[in-house]
Amino acid sequence: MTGKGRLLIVSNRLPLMMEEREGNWFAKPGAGGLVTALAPVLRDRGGVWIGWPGTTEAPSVQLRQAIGRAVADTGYDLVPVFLDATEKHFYYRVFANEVIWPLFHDMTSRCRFRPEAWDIYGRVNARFAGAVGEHLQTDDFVWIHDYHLMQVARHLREAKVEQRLAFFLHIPFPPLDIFTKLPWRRQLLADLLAFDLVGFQTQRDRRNFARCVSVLLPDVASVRTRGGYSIIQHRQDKRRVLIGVFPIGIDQAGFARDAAAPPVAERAWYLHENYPERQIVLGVDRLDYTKGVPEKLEAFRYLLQRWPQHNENVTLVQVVVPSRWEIPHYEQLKQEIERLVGEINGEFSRPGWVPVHYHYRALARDELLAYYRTAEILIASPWKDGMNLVAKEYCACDIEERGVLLLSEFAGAAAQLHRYAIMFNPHDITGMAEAIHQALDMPEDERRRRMRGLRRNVRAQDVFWWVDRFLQVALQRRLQDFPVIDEFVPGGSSLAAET
Ligand code: ADQ
Repeated sequence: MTGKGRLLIVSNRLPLMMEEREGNWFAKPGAGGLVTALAPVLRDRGGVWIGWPGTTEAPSVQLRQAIGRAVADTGYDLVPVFLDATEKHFYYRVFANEVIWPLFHDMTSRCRFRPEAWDIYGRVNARFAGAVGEHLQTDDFVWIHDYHLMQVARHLREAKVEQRLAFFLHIPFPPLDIFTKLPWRRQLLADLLAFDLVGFQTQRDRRNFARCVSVLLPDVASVRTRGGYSIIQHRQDKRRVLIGVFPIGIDQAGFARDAAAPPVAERAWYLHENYPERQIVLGVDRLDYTKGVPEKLEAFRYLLQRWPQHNENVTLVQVVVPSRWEIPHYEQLKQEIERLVGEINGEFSRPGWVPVHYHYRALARDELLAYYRTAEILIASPWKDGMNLVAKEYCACDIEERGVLLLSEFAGAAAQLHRYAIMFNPHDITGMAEAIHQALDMPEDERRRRMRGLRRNVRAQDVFWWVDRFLQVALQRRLQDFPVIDEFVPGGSSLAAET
């Protein structure tokens, strides 16, 4: 890794949640893949993580002291950005989760384009930028994450900050005809062009972004493409922005190690004891209308009707992790899922066999890993997904290499995993049912061959590879010298080319 400066990570949430119990504040550490991958880099180079601490309580002395104590455990600095309840509502719930989230997942009918949400999003982004500015040193490199914070670089540039600023979008970037529906489309694109490097999960996202810039901002910037990168050049000051693709991975070794450990092995064995002679088809999804859970249930119902030989020989275990339940669309989705589960179980259950086992809760890590390890099939059916880490986690945990991954063509992970997964269109109920049927009947040697291929990929392109690659591109390349040859050509023809 190059560059001597510290790393400043900025994300909506700090890698911990502050909780109040009986008047005292406690830090609950975050455990996602991002934290696992970035923590060693932050400790090694020295660094700061800036984010919201997960509470809308006013920042009391006790709260600040509790965050201070948590810093001692992390080994790098934590800088909280406090939000009050109104700010959290408009910036996080409305603008991030009811404007950008549905729009960027091509679901415009679910967008609430509220002007006050745009204003407060701007105000909160300015506050994050203020926190960065306050802690920034000359040689620092700033890496900002995700759709909550797309304006931070613009605010920093206005404050004359010249350090290198990079951004990674964890969710998809929509095509031009969808993005243009955003009332603040030009402003938001221009905001993103204040970064030096903008990273996306797939080539499809990069191309969408480049096309939006070339069509919506022709007076501001020119767009070229080369070797999988786009180079966008500001017309006025000739500054260049590099647009690249960095598919996020998981801590593969950590998942494989924990899946092999005795507590998970034992749990997995007991789980399957409850399903003797039966294959488990597993679904693990956050409660979200982008994940395609109702269609997965419809496909499972069709499978049982169309191929009755599977009745009593297969169980769908569907885990739904509660999320954003305060938004009405999510509550409606929950009801729809529960109605479908009830209908399928009502129609097909027999003594000793319930076709769908439904869990609506966050599983403990050991329990989740035991399901990953023991299920014969995992089905991830998003209508659209930045990546879909669940698919990769399943492969990492299948240490016996006998599972089959069924994957939506519209998950970002499809670009890396399509060769060895069974791919399907999540809008095609019968096609999805056929894919499950094919997986249920797949011979063991083919399962093994495919799972080996999947695990090779998940191992080679893990989250540490992702961090290294992003930092290498961000820190090593001299953006001004980045060679530009080809003119930007929008679109591509085949599905594989698109992803
Ligand atoms: P998500 O939309 O949250 O992430 P995903 O990538 O599948 O979707 O990650 C879900 C995470 O939640 C996984 O790491 C999983 O282990 C965890 N999880 C799932 N079920 C759980 C359960 N029952 N109990 C506990 N934990 C559970 C967003 C984008 C994705 C992108 C990621 C990372 O929407 O497209 O892949 O960020 O960039």
